[in-house]
Amino acid sequence: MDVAWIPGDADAVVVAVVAVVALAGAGWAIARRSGRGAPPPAVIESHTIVETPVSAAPADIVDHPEATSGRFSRLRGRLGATLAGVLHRGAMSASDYDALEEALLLADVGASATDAILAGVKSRLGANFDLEPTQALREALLEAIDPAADRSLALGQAGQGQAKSVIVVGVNGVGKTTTVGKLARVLVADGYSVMLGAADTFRAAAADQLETWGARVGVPVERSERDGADPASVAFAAAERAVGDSADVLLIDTAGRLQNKQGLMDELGKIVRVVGKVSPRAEVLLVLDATTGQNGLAQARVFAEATDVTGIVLTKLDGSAKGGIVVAVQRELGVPVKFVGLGEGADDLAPFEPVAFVDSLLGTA
Ligand SMILES: Nc1nc2c(ncn2[C@@H]2O[C@H](COP(=O)(O)OP(=O)(O)O)[C@@H](O)[C@H]2O)c(=O)[nH]1
Ligand SMILES: [Mg+2]
Repeated sequence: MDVAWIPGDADAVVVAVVAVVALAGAGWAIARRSGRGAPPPAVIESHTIVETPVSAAPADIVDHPEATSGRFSRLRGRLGATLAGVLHRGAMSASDYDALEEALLLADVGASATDAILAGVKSRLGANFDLEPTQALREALLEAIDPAADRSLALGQAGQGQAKSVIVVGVNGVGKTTTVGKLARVLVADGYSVMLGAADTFRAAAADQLETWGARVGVPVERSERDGADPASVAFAAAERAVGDSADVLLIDTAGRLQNKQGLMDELGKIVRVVGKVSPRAEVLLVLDATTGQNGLAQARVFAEATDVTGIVLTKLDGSAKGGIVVAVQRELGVPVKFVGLGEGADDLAPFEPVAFVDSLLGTA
């Protein structure tokens, strides 16, 4: 997979620099009005936290994100490879049910959800002889996906300045940092004042990657310059700054690796705890890579034990024909998929839409 976002970021930085020079006065006026000067560096536990001044242009000057509604439809025709065409019109034979079961398992729906969906299809067809099997499957899939679940982020209204935290967790490489950047962009477009916290302190490059997103979106980033700085300290400093600056939302990016699993989970627990001391927690979003199948489910279990996950972001659905993982992972964790990643670009994050999802699974959209 190529890294298509790198030239994009370079462009965005150039645009941001030009915009800052051209609109420096206006930019600072806006920053001051929202109470965001550049405060002096804060020192936490002996390492300096570098405050990124709010020097980027307001996001509406940097560039314009695409509307989020309708993004999901880009999956059209991508996920139906395994389910489309399994069913035919008229009565279902035993071998039709076998074929459906196999197709659901192949689509990564998982064994228990497959059983529930098959039972749902049978009971619907038993109760209504006029119902077409595809329609029965559509209804059973929708039921399994739970369209009534609340998939919004618990951020309240923009402009309240409550510094609500969204902590983004997941293993290395699943797309956490990219998701934070894409999400910041959507929130800024919706009028939220956003701050980012770079609590992946393993390599300076991780904070650099987040900072590039911050510049692109026009939001400040709290980071440490030092590799291996204490992630919870950076997260805490970010929360204090978000509260001090009356930001609406603080998005915290975390590391997905440590020497061992227990160490990582302890670290995440600590980040969630210390941030919660100053900033009301809105969400803990678990990012999972859709292409990793059952392995992703195993990860989900481990993270759910360590933190109170409130939502799932399923990335790289663009690279997977197996959308059924959405059903499996929701069932595993008991929390809804709230967003899906559809590519590496800045606008490739879509709110999850159950009906559109089922239609793309069935190849009917
Ligand atoms: N195709 C695709 N690539 C993605 C998506 N989300 C992230 N990526 C890529 O996955 C790679 C790892 O992403 P990154 O955000 O650095 O992962 P992190 O280690 O969890 O922070 C990068 O090359 C991203 O561009 C997605 O939805 N689709
Ligand atoms: Mg990262």
